[in-house]
Amino acid sequence: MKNTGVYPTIAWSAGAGCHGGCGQKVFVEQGRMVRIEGDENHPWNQGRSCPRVLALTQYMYHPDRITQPLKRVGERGEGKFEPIGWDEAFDICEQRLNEIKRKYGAESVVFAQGTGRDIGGPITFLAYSFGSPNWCQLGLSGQSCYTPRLGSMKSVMGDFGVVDCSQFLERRYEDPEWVPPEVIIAWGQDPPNGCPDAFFGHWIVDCMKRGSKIISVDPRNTWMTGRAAHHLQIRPGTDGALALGMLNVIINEDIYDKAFVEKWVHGFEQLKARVQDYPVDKVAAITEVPAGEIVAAARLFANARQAAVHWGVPIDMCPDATAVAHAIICLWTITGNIDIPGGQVIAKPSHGVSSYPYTTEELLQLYGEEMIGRLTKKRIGADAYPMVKNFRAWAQPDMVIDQMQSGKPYPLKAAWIQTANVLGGQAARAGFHYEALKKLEFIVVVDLFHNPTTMALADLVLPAATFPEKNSIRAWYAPLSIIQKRVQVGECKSDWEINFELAKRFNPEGLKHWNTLEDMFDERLAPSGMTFKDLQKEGGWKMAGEGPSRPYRRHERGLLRPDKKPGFNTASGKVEVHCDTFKGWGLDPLPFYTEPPQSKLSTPELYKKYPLVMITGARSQLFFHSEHRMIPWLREKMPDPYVEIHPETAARYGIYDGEWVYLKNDMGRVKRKAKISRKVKADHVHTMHGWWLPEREGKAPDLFGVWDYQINKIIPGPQCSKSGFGGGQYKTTLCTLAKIEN
Ligand SMILES: Nc1nc2c(c(=O)[nH]1)N[C@H]1C(S)=C(S)[C@@H](COP(=O)(O)OP(=O)(O)OC[C@H]3O[C@@H](n4cnc5c(=O)[nH]c(N)nc54)[C@H](O)[C@@H]3O)O[C@H]1N2
Ligand SMILES: Nc1nc2c(c(=O)[nH]1)N[C@H]1C(S)=C(S)[C@@H](COP(=O)(O)OP(=O)(O)OC[C@H]3O[C@@H](n4cnc5c(=O)[nH]c(N)nc54)[C@H](O)[C@@H]3O)O[C@H]1N2
Ligand SMILES: [Mo]
Repeated sequence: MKNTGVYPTIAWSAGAGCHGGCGQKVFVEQGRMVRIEGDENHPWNQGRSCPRVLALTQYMYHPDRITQPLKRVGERGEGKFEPIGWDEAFDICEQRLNEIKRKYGAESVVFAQGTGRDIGGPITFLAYSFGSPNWCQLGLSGQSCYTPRLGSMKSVMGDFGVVDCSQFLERRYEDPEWVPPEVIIAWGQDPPNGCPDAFFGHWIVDCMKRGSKIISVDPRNTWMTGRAAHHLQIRPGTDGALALGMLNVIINEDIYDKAFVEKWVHGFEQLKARVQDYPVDKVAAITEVPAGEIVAAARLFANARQAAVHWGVPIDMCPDATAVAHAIICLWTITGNIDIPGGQVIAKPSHGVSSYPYTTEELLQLYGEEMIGRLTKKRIGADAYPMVKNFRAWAQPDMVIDQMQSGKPYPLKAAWIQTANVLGGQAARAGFHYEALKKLEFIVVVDLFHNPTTMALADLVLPAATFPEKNSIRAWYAPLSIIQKRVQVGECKSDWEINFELAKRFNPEGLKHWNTLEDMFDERLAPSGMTFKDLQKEGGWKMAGEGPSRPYRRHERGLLRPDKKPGFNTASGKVEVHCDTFKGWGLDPLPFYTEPPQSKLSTPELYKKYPLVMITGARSQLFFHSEHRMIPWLREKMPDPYVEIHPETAARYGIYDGEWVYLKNDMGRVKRKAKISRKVKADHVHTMHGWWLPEREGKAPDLFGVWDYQINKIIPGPQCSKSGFGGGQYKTTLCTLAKIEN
């Protein structure tokens, strides 16, 4: 590590927070990062950066940053912590967790992560070395973030699909193989604001500049909807009906791709029969999208030479989200858009490397059938939900928290929380999570700042590193990249370092063949034929050459299946629009629609009392979930948590712009600043999630004002999907507005 210079790395994990892999240039002077800029030579972002990255010096060197391990010395919630050394911190973890394991079994320790970042690799490594199968995004009701969509794609088409913005080609938009999608449906996704799931939002804007037309499915008015050929202003949570209605139009008007369907689709006739239940007028009534708009959008999409869907997390937050995703997969399938240039390109981890094991399949490869099979027997939710058991080796989070509260069928005693602010942003029914977590005997939180979760619950806080302070690997999806350590802040360690060191204490025999973390990276990178050092020499990233990681038409070329035969990686070798895998799991093999659990149709009485649909959490470039509220350059752009209220609604409630109000329902009330705005319809409000105020008192009961501002206090939990995945009610909870009387 040189002391001064300009170095390339990628922005993934703490600092930016997001799911992206943007190339960055880190400017270091005398061992300190002084500036950061987007790397113009990196194909991902081509020189661009978001505000969070540009403000990174303020994040890394913030006076409140935790730079040493901290041990709680007062009562939980008293806010009294004392710095300790790493050896002592690891000793405490080893001793306490092993003691709990001896008494109650390893499964009584829950390993809880947040989203994205580079956490999937290290946290599974630690959980499986310790011997617990109970790994999850605790509090993310229904695992409602990408997992439902991933599960459906894997089941229906055998692989994952994303809109082709040339991201798998080194020369990007200049590559002669690529053409822009004629049409992109931005479905519950606001590309300029979030870079979700290994996707750089501005790629969509790049495609628009090259001619792509947009169909936007969004209940709100946004920058994107204002530029769309069709804005389908949907009632929140009804996306499944819309997709089925569009399928009805495309099938009944005979504008699907017959050649593709005949050769590559399994179960088309059954799908055709099913969509007859969703005629356009009925769908228009459910979704509140005019019938003419549904028909026009369906025709535009189906008649395009190449088209794709760019979808977002609201799909996962629909009831029966896996069925909603299934319906949308059918749209891109029957129009013949899979793995063609400018279509729905298949996304595989780069070079076959698994840095973040998503699927049970990848976990089996990494840890072996014996171990995964044995541990799955104890995994919470695996018995209740075959899809939870077989698709993704996560415990079912709603069941985990219920079990923490009830102690049944076995007690939970400890939690290892890493990259998650459970109380401050992640968990629905946040108050219930607080009560259940308080019952645990031992809680470790690995984070960079104090937040409501560390303050309320942590017995130990371990200080994590930002991306310029760490080495790591990334294969999600392309290119294969490494994060390269450039500076050190305090005694912070990367999540990989922390977990590697602790895992070795739990399983010294099993892990002795890796002396250093780099040995392990090299083993994970082995399928690429490169080592960490090789990738350093390459400049930090490498795009896959010919082979399964590179598009197009891989189903025709035998590049998708383990047996190397042409076809898709499903039992039938075809895209299963009638999905036998779902059937085998006791689920409906065809897509269907379920009304949100709270709505004017499903709960008319509740709707009278709470007549506003509360959409939450539309992303802002300024913050990543509950993070960044202490960063001056970012906070000054959005100092207060606000709620968007339509002018007619504001008039009805007698609310003026800038007034502080309550959002309220039977679960409680939360403060917001009114922002009168035509971004929302009159019967919707929208507010961001993840608000707590770092400038307020940290110790309980205040906990940085979390119970005044955290919207998830009034969002109910238990998900409502038959698959066990999806249905978090983050976008569909009913509420009302109330004035704050002094
Ligand atoms: N109301 C509402 N709630 C929502 C949503 C919504 O739309 N509406 N969205 C949900 C979704 S989709 C998700 S994915 C969850 C996200 O939930 P989380 O992933 O829990 O999100 P954060 O609030 O960003 O909390 C992450 C914590 O990890 C820390 N951190 C950041 N980077 C690192 C790192 O590299 N290492 C370590 N050790 N710590 C790090 C941060 O300081 C922060 O305290 O929130 C959910 N909550
Ligand atoms: N800057 C920044 N980027 C982020 C994040 C962040 O916190 N900050 N979070 C990351 C994470 S974990 C995720 S999951 C993604 C999420 O990012 P997205 O997938 O884009 O999800 P949202 O921003 O919640 O919502 C996108 C759009 O969907 C609309 N919407 C709301 N409800 C519905 C509905 O029921 N149906 C439809 N069709 N549309 C609806 C909203 O109005 C919004 O404009 O962003 C990731 N990127
Ligand atoms: Mo997410």
